Amino acid sequence: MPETISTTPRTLDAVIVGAGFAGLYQLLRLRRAGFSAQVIEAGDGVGGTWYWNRYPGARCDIESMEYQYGFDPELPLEWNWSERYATQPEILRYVNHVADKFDLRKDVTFETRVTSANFDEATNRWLVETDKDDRYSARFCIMATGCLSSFQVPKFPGLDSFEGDWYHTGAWPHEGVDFTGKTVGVIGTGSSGIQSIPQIAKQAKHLTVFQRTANFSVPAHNGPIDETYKQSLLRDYPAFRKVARESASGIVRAPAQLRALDVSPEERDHEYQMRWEIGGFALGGAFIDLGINIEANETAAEFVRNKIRATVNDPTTAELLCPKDYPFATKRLCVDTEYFETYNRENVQLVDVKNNPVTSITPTGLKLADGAEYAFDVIVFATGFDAMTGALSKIDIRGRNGIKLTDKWEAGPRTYLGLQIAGFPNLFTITGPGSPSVLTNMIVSIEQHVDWITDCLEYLREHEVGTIEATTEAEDQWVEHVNFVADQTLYTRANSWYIGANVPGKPRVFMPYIGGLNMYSKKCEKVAEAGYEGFALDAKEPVGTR
Ligand code: N01
Repeated sequence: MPETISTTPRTLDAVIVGAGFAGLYQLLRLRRAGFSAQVIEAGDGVGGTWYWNRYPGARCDIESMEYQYGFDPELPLEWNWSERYATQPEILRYVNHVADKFDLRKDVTFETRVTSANFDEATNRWLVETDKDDRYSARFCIMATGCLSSFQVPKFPGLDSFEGDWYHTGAWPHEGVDFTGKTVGVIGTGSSGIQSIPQIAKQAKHLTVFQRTANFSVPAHNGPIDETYKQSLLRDYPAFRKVARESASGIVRAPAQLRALDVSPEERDHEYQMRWEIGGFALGGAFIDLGINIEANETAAEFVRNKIRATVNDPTTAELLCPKDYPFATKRLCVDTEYFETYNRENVQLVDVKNNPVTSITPTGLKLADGAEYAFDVIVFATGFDAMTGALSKIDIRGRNGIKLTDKWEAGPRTYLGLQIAGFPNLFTITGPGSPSVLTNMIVSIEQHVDWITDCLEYLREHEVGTIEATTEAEDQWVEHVNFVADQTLYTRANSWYIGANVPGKPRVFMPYIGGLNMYSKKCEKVAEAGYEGFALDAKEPVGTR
């Protein structure tokens, strides 16, 4: 007789996938609202992106006082950030502190990956299965899988033959890597490369950086947090956070008022210089037309290029490091500490692989298209992520009529508000494609989504509604709007991960919503106030009759 395995699934109100900032806060909110929920997490600890990205130099590009939870008035008072831009270990300690404080780990299953989630129309429940053969039957399935969690190692032939060690920045060994005396190659010059290259260069005997696209990067000017500023926020952190939530980016800053082309070149440069000295993303917000007018944008681009030329001693290297292929800040602006200065070191070499790509990994190193070979003890892939959709595509998600999410999204992700997908009732995506997410302070956007989802689930319970599902009509209109807004900007001109350009074969669709968190949140609120306009709400009984 064939062996049949029929473990009865554990019955829950909700399964939450991922124990990063989103999954943990979602767990807390559901628990407080009286729903039963379990988080499933692949890692052996909490923290999501901050659990995996342990490469040297990893730190947040949003200031510590802003990049923390805002839902609990005590948390900002009891956590004393040590630097303006927190390091990965400090953020990981912080998220562990939050997990301890609210006793969250007891409802997290670690070292377990969700492999499939299937909607059963007969029962209106999600059957969620894992690689440990656990099974859950849940009314709601909430994907807190992160926007940058599916790391990408390019499919270079020969990687298996490499006799040295290789690492990806997004899955760094917990014990760290000692580069002392090693000959190292780094492929990739996005945020992860730009943060790790200066640190690796300090240790390695020799470092070769392979650059396909030069990136705009601004100094962090990291250091201690100004005590007066800190105390002024802590006097009423919830009020500060409210301002963040009502802003376009989830970051509190005075919005620019002027257009770059309406002021004299001297005034413009003065503004840029002032913001360069502040450091971080301040430069990106200098003028209101930088994201929409190419001539205005070019003034900022040239300002940064001149900074690079003034920093890097060798003019050929400096010119190679100057981004010229895309408008300023239309790829995620990098925030660095002595990135460009690193190229003045004797032990660092920059290799342009734009027109002479890496073609294979060899037993001793790598080979370029022109036949040039490089030997390394260690290769570091700082080659990024299958952003926004990658983590969801790895799970076999099937909605009504067995439709697969990957089939539905074959031509690019389609969602209503980045929260729900037509055909996938009771499935939610926290900071999903079609929401502001990666264009904002992620924690502010996460809290906005978690609060909305929790309120929604409470509404369904109160009104005895069995399922909520984005209508195809609302989804189509939202997708059209997301594309329309993106097309008004210069962002679509860059081959960025926002648009899926870094993953060979991925459809070219601008995935996040660029209309601003403030506009977006208002829309979400209005939709809820109107009884979840654009969503189909089905009464609980009778189930299984559709
Ligand atoms: O990844 P990326 P990342 N041959 O995709 C190159 C967040 N983050 O991990 O630009 C050669 O930006 C690729 O080249 P190109 C942040 O939002 C935040 O650095 O595609 N090169 C690019 O240079 C960030 O934007 C922090 O031409 C290849 C690089 O690899 C996002 O994560 C810190 C290649 C990948 O850059 C992703 O950053 C770190 C190939 N075959 C990350 N394939 C914070 O500070 C790819 N590349 C919070």
